[in-house]
This record gives sequence, structure tokens and C-alpha cells, in this order.
Amino acid sequence: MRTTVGIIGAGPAGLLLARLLHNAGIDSVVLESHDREYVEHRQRAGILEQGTVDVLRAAGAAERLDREGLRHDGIELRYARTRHRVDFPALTGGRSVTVYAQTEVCKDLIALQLADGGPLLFDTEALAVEDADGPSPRVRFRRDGVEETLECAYVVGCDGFWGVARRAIPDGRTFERTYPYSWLGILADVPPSHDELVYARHDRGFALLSMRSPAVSRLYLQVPAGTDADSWTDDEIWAELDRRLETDDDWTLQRGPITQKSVTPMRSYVHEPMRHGRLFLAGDAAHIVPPTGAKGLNLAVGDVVTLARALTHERDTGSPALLDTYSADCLRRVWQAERFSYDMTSTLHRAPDADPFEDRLQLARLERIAGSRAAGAELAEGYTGFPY
Ligand code: RFL
Ligand code: PHB
Repeated sequence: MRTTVGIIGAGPAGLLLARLLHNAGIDSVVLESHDREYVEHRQRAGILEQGTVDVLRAAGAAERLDREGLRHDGIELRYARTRHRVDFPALTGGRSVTVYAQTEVCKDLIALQLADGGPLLFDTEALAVEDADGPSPRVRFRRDGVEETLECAYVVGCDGFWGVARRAIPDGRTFERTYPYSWLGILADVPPSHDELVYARHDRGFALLSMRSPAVSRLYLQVPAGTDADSWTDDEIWAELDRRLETDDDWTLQRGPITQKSVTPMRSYVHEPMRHGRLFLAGDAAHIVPPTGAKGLNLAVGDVVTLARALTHERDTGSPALLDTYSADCLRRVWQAERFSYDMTSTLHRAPDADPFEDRLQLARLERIAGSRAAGAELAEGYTGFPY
């Protein structure tokens, strides 16, 4: 088997890259270890930056997003039983975000790819990338129990944090933080109790109210790292959300049947460089942010837009100049997102060893965001997205 760009992984990064390359007339093959059902239903991100929406639109992949996505012009910060709204357009010169689940982005991209794109092979596990720094790198993969080889001009590892592509970079350097807490996330069949996302700082820990649609709520609770999702009963989850989201006014949290429950560990991670020879990394394969800033999917989109542009430039001009700056170009944006996600995480979560001094600093940071236009704009600019 032979192709121009071999893509490992059919998450948002791999699927969007395949679409951008198809639109540019560059052929690719996508190898995905899981089945279609799994990829389309794995609950993850929910927030698309304005730039991500623009990219999906330009790629012809936003028909349903434009119909069903919910535009959000702000978020609410909740602390010390008070509520403060951060108004994105007012603080950023008109920017906003869109609530549209990652599952739906993937479904839309898969449908397009299967209709008129290059091969998208599910149940196909990449085993290794070989000869990454030679003229024709290869992906060794297994399908139906048989090992085969995909010969490529370029290989792109879009295979997430646990993938195989990163291992083919011999002299990489990693930068990492793990956090002593995780998120317990639920999906519930109940209309969201607020029309915008609510990020709550509480002495008992962080809580987040988000949504998937006008009828489905997505909520998260900070829990100790290593927590088993099944150790929390549904009633305990609602009671804890009530406590952490409580306010001095008459706001109440609506309850409904919980349809899904899972725990997500929190990690910051960057692998440098994001390229070795003809192998490129994109998305979670190269970097992880804690979910507090809602940046992971948006960073993946930024990477593949940069890469598709660089590959197209080389095809059109013969110049590898943009491929040569791919890693540095992406990493500048990645580190801004790492900084933003770290700051937002440490402002809103309560570390197990936090003392009253830390608590007061967190409250002072939140009051500063509420009281200063400059501090509010700093949050709003970061949340709505860094340019690429
Ligand atoms: P993915 O989505 O992990 O996809 C990688 C794909 O590669 C496949 N794969 C392989 N295929 C073939 N051979 C192999 N050897 C393979 N190894 C792996 C996997 O099966 C998979 O299909 O990475 P990608 O495409 O880089 O996308 C990244 C995003 O998924 C991730 O950053 C976001 O989900 C992070 N994230 C959020 N991002 C946002 O922008 N906004 C949010 O609101 C947001 N919320 C979240 C999040 C992540 C969360 N979790 C569960 C980590 C909320 C949560 C709870
Ligand atoms: C989500 O809806 O899953 C979500 C929203 C905002 C975040 C993280 C996750 O910061």
C-alpha cells in the first residue's frame, strides 16, 4: 500500500488533516485502531474556538455545526457564593466560542471522508513508524490479524497521547506536570441549568457546568487522582454539585438521569520537537493540556491547519520552508495554551495540600478578573483562542 501522507489516528486531528489534504488535492490514508462506533461516541471536548469554527467552515465540514452549534458569548465564574460573567465579545473585540461536541465534529468529518475522501481504515492498528528520517517512511500496521506496510512520502502521528508515532522520534525532550486531582464527568438527560458554562471555585473543590445540547447537561467535579467513577452514587454526585455550585441568589441545579460517568486524569505535557525527518506529530500525540481551558481539540486543529498549509506549499513551490518551521510554529501556540490552561486550572482547583493563604490568593485572582477590564480581557482572549 502506498500514499502521499500516511495518517495514524482518526480523532479530530487525523480526520481534519485528511479533509484539508483532500481539499488541496493531496492523497492520504488514515489508519485507526478502534471501530467507527467507538470514535464517534467517545465523550470528550465540547468547546470550539472561533478560529476552529472558521476552519471547519472553510473545509466544508460545518453544515450541521452551523445548524446545531450553540454560540456562547461568555462564561460564568462562581466563587464565594457569588457569580461573575465574563463577556467575551465586549472584552475581545467581538470573539465568542461555540458549544458543539467533539463526537459530532468526528461524525461529520467521518461522513465526509467516507463519501468522497481517501481510505479511512477502522480496526487497523499502527504498530510502528519506520525510517522516519529517510526518503520514504513506512507505517507497519495490523488489520484482520495480518501485518502490512503503508509506504508514504510523509507520516503524521495523530494517534493521541498513547500512540506509537512519538516513539519513532529518537532525541525528543518532554515537559510534564501531573496534578493530584482528576475530573469526574457525567452526562445527564436534563436541560442545562444555566445558558452559559459555569466554572466554580469552592473550598471543597472545582465544579463545572457545561452542556451538549438544549436537552443534555455535561457536568464535572474535581475528585482526588485515582478515583473510581463507580465509587460515587448518582445522588452523591448531585449533592456535591449542589454544594460547589451554590450561590446567594435563587439559582438552583436541575437534576436528571445520569447516562454516563467517567474519570479523566489531569496532565500538562509537551513533546519537542513535533517533527523528525518526514514524521510529524499533531494534536494529543505531541501535547496535552488539562481540560480546564477547553484547549485540547482547538490545539489539534491549529496543528493540522499549519501542517496542511506546509504540505500544500511544498507541493506547489517545491520549498520545504513551512515544513521546516512546522514544529516551532506550532509550539509557540502550544505553550500559550499550556500557560493559559495551567493558570486556569490552578486558579479554580483546590490542591489537597492547599492552605488558607493559597485559598485567599485564588479568591484575589478571581476578584481581579471580575474587577479589572485588563484581567478580564486576559481570560477572555485566552479562552476564545490564540491566533495561528
Ligand atoms: P485523539 O482524540 O486522542 O485521537 C487519537 C486517535 O488515534 C487512535 N490511535 C491509533 N490508531 C491507529 N494505530 C495506533 N497505534 C493508534 N493509537 C491511537 C485513537 O484510537 C484515536 O482515535 O487525539 P487528537 O485527534 O489529537 O484530538 C485531541 C482531542 O481529542 C483532545 O485534545 C480533547 O478531547 C481534549 N479535551 C478538550 N479539548 C477542547 O478543545 N475543548 C474541550 O472542551 C475539551 N474537553 C477534553 C475535554 C478531553 C477530555 N478528556 C477525556 C481527556 C474534556 C475531557 C474530559
Ligand atoms: C465539556 O463540555 O466537556 C467541557 C467544557 C469546558 C471545559 C472542559 C470540558 O473547560
